[in-house]
Amino acid sequence: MDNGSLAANAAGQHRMPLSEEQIQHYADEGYVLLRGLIPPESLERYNERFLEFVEGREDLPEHMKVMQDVMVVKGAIEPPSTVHGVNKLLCLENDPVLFAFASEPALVDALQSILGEEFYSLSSNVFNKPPGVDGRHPMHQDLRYFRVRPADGITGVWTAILPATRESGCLAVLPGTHKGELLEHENPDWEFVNHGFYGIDDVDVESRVHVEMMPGDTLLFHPLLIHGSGTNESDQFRRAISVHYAAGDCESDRADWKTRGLTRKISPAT
Ligand SMILES: O=C(O)CCC(=O)C(=O)O
Repeated sequence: MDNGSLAANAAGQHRMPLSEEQIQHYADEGYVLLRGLIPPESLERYNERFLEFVEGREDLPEHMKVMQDVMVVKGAIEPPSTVHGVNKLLCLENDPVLFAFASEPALVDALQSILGEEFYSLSSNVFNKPPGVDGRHPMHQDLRYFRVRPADGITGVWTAILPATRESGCLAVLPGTHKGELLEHENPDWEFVNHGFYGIDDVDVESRVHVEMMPGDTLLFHPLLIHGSGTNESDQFRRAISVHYAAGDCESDRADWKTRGLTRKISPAT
C-alpha cells in the first residue's frame, strides 16, 4: 500500500479518519505511517517551544524535565551547545503550546479510527537526537512502560519535527511483532545507554523496517510493536514529538487512571 497519504480537504487540512486500508495495515503490521499529517506551522511552534525550554529561555512548567544525553552526563563528550547535549524533553502536559500536539485535529481524527471516540493521553515527549552522541534507542515494546490494558487499546504516536532518515537514526520497526507477547526487557550491554532505555535481546534485526520520515510525517504504532532507533550519523539534529494514548474502555490496577497524574482526556477539536 501507499503507506498512508491522507487526502487533504479544500483548506489543505487533513481532517479524515483512517481509510480501511490504513486500519488494516495497522492491524496486520502494528503500525501505519501517515505522510504530512501535521502542518509545518504547528511543527515550527513545537520546535521553537522545545528550544525555548532546553536553552533556558522559558521556565519549565511543573513536571516537565529536560533529559541530558548519557554521554554528556558521563563527561564523554563536551556538547558544542546546550541542545547538542539534550536527549529528550518529557512531560509536556502542563505546557499548552507543546501539548497542543496531543489534540492536533488530523491526529485526533486518525486516532479515533483506532481507539474510538473517547481516549486519553498517557505520556508525552520530544525526542532529540543530536549529531555526535551515541543516542541509540534499543529495540523495545512500549507496553513495558504502561499499566493500562489491553494492549490493543493503546497507541503510540511519533511525528518527525526534523527529518528522520536512516543516516540520522530514524525509527526501525519489526512488522507484525505486535501480535506477540510482552517480552523481557533489560538494560542493553552498551557503554552509553540513556536513562530508562530498556531493550529486548535477540531480536531478528534482519526483519527491521527503517521508517524514514520527513517533518510532519506521523507514525501510529501498537505498544507491542518492537521498535528502536540508531545513532545519528548525520551532522543535523533528528527531532520528534511523541504521545501515547489509551482508549476510554481500557482498565488499570489503578481504577482512577483517567484522572491520575499527567493523564489527560483528549477532546476532538471543534
Ligand atoms: O525517538 C526515538 O529514537 C525512539 C522513540 C521510541 O522508541 C518510542 O517512542 O517509544
